[in-house]
Amino acid sequence: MRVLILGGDGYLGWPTAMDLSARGHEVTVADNYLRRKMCLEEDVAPLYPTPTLPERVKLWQAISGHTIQAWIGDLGEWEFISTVMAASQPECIIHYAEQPSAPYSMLNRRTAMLTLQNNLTVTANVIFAVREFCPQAHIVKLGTMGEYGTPNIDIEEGWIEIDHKGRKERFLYPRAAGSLYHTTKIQDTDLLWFYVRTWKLRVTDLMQGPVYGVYTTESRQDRRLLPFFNYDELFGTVLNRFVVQAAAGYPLTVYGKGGQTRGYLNLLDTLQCVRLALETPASEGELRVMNQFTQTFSVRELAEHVRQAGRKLSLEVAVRSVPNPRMEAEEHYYNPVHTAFDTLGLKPHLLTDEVLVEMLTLALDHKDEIEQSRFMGKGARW
Ligand code: USQ
Repeated sequence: MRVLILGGDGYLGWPTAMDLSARGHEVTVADNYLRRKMCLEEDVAPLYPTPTLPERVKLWQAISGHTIQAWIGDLGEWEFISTVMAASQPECIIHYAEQPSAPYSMLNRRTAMLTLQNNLTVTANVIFAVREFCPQAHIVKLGTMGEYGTPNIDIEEGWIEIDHKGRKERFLYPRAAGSLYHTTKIQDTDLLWFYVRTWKLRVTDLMQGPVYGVYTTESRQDRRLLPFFNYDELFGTVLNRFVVQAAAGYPLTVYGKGGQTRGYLNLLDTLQCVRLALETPASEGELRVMNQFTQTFSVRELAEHVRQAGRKLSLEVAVRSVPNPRMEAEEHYYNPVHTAFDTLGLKPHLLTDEVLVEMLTLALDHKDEIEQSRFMGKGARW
């Protein structure tokens, strides 16, 4: 299949590009290095440096013999996205090209506006470009489980049927985001749903939970192919942060009571889910919503897993509750449905000591480069 990956330089974008390329798909990637620029501006470098996109593409070709086309530019600019779309004629578009951090979106007015403008403009441009250049293409859009928030009832898979005064209707499941970033994902869904109804687009909206992990089959062949690995307060997701904190001998930063529960998944399963979505496209005029995670954990449980895995490497891992910088429920009901990917044949990679030990080993290899000041103190609170 001809696949266009938007945000192909990112934590998920680059591993997805290699995964699909290794399976014989014709892959094009586009990225404007937004993540790299934000990290530079906020002085939150990842655990190790990563080569530029053209360098990675060259390296991947030398190792695998597969070619990936790379475009560097801003997908928020119509001229750029229309050129890429016209040249690559994708059958499937995987849309990761967003500012992905909740804390970054809440840092100040500038970062809030960047998040709003980037995320909504790129999504709208994707819709218009698909309509103009490849109306039959399947859009696989990365959304987030955070669109649902933490309601006191079970979370369904995208849709809910409401029985009201004797009549029934199917609606998007109610959404209640906990940050501006998550709000932009809700707005994306609304935009997509509007144009699915209006222009009969084919869309899969992936409600993904926080991702952990670093190695994939392809990056095991050469560490220079590894994705970014942020451990800072802005761009690091919780389990990746805990692993690096454990390696640095820094007490794990459990926010507040630590009862915050989310649906997590291994990076390997992000790749698997995206592949499954791509191989069984949504129909014309369908907004297919799939909840993308494999296991739920509270933050306290994650900390305990890391402490336990640390023992295998003789690490004494301390856990500390720090005042929660976020406005969120610290103890709550959480029971989201996630059967759509099981039906498509997902084989989950569950969180084990072995997975954590491998991540801890990588972090220990970079122990001297870990900047402890990056764990907290960027001032993102709300
Ligand atoms: N947390 C801690 N300690 C930390 C960091 C985080 O207790 O040091 C807590 C947070 O307060 C939160 C939970 O861990 O309750 C998850 O935080 P996170 O930073 O791993 O995830 P989040 O901000 O929700 O965002 C991440 C990704 C985002 C994705 C989202 C999926 O950055 O792109 O959309 O996970 S979800 O959480 O399901 O909305």
